[in-house]
Amino acid sequence: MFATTMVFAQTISIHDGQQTVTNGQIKAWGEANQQNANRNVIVLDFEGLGNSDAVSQFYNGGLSGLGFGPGPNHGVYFGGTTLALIDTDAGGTGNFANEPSPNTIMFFLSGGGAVMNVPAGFTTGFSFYYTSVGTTTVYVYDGLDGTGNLLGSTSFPPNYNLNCTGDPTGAFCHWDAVGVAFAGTAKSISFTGSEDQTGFDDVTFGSITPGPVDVPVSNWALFIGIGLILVFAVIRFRRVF
Ligand SMILES: [Ca+2]
Ligand SMILES: [Ca+2]
Ligand SMILES: [Ca+2]
Repeated sequence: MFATTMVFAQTISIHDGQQTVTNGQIKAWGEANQQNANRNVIVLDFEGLGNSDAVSQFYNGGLSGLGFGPGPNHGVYFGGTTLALIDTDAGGTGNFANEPSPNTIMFFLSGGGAVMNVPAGFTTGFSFYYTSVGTTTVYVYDGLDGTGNLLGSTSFPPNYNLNCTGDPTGAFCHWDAVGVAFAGTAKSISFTGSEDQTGFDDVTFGSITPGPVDVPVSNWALFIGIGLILVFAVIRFRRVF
C-alpha cells in the first residue's frame, strides 16, 4: 500500500493503529452525551458509537453495525459506508486531535462518502465540523440516499494540519466549523472528500453553527423567576388551605 512517490500529506490516514478502548467505555461516553441532551438543536456527536463502527441506525432508534445504541432517536440513519472512529488517545484507532466533541468522529473508508438520510425531511440548512487532507464537498438532495434533485452543494478547502498539535497525538488536528444553506426540503446529505483522509463531527440541524448550544444567561434569569413564582404560589396555597 506504499506509493512509489510518497507525498506525506497525500498518504496520511485518519484511521490507524490498534484499538484498546472497551465496550464499557464507549457506552459510558454515549450515556454521558444523552444526559446532556438539553439542547435547542439536534447535534450528532457520534459519542457512544464504536471504533470503525457503521453508524447505521444508531440515531434512528436502532443499533450501530457493532451493536452499540440505540442513541438519541432523531429519525436519522446513515448509509453503510459511514463509520464512527475513536481517537487513538482514547483507545481507538483515530489519527486525529482536537475533535470538537471528544472522542468519536464520523468518517468513511470506501464508497466515496458518507450519506445521511432524514426521511421526514428538513429545511434551511445544517452545520458541522470537518478535517480533511483534500477538498471536501457536501451535496444536499431532496431524495433519500443521494437521489432526486440536487438542492445545493458547497466545497471546503483542505485544513487537516493548519497551525495545530495533537492531543497529544493525531495528525488530523485542525477542524473548521462550516454551514450549508439550501432551498427546499432535504432528505439526504452526501459528505464527500478523500477516503480515509476526511473526518466530520457535530453534525447539527437547526443551526448555522455546529455543536451544542448553551442556554443563554437571560433564559436562566427567566427560569429562576418562574421558579420563585411557583415557590410563592405553593406557600400561598398552603396558607389558604
Ligand atoms: Ca482527542
Ligand atoms: Ca488524538
Ligand atoms: Ca464527537
